[in-house]
Amino acid sequence: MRIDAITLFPDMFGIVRDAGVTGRAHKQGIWSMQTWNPRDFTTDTHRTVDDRPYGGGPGMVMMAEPLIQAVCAIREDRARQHQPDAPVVLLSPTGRPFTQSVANSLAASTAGAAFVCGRYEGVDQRFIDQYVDEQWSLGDFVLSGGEIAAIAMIDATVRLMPGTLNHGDSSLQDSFQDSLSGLLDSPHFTRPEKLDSVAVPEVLMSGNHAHIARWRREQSLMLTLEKRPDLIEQARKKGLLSAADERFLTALKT
Ligand code: 9D3
Repeated sequence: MRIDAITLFPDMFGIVRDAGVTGRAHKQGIWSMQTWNPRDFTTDTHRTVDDRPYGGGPGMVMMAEPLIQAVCAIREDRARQHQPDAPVVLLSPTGRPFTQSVANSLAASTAGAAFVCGRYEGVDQRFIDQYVDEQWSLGDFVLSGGEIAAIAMIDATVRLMPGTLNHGDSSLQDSFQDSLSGLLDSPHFTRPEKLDSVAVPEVLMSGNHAHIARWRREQSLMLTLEKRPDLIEQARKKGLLSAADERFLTALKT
């Protein structure tokens, strides 16, 4: 899969390209990344990419023309390499919330995406209307630009691509189960068996895999009810809670 990013700060993408699971997948050729700096598509001596907003107000607005030239350069480059055209995705605080299911769709797409990272107060609306296919948000908080959001979305997407995680069947099963249950994960423990006189829960040392599975499920239900009751409701609506789950939840509330 090919990912393009239009950004005034191309160095920021080195992290997702080079580090950890996504870095290894990049090295293996599972995905590729190309950055495009709007400044390289300016024609004036000052290489201007922003200007004051018509109508007044604080801050600056990203100019349409350098962004348009960058999108055209991406299209030409993809065509030259016989690669499919990809949707242009603007990272925006007013965009559609990015979720695991959006990550799943992008990971399953062959074309990838061209991310447009805004800076300043925003982007000229005429660029958005004529060139942007989708707008995605990372959540209800204010970032100083779209780069961190794009990097998070690339990370969430690439780790889902076949061949990226090298733990064999177990990782597939885990992520399959995660998305299947829609609940928060249960707690994890590793060596030592006793840490400052705190022992690992006995059930995990029992070797009884049915007991362990039931304990983990109940921990998930408990944690989710406490921290994210909205996810319990979602899971229930999707029919992901068993009769045993419902009985456990009812017992918890009494
Ligand atoms: C004062 C008006 N601001 C709204 C709170 C405008 C504004 C524009 C651009 C505020 C932040 C930004 C930069 N943010 C992003 O480009 C961004 C973002 C975010 O801020 N939060 C969550 N997801 C995203 S995706 C892109």
